[in-house]
Amino acid sequence: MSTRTKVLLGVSCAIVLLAFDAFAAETLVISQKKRTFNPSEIEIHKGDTLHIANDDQFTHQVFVDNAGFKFESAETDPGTSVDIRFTTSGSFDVFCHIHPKMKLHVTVQ
Ligand SMILES: [Cu+2]
Repeated sequence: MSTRTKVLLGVSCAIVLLAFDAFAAETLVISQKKRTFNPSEIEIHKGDTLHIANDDQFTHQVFVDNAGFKFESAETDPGTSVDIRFTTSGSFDVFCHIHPKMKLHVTVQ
């Protein structure tokens, strides 16, 4: 293999890795504490997952009721968590059936 070929191969690999990294889905952590989502607003990318951890002393639940996306979890005890993957762009509100004032606003780009 010539030096030029090796260099080209190296550059190609770097570009592929960069491209992969740009589209890699992320998992972002949201905490439920004192009957609130923290943070209460978040911007994510299509394909990302929200890991919603119940760090509270109360049982919670999470649901999304949007025309383009619906999600409904079971009740989550303190110390447990729920993962929601957003595969559609748009604006979504995540609520808790048990505590109607709890609201997390999610913008998916
Ligand atoms: Cu709750």
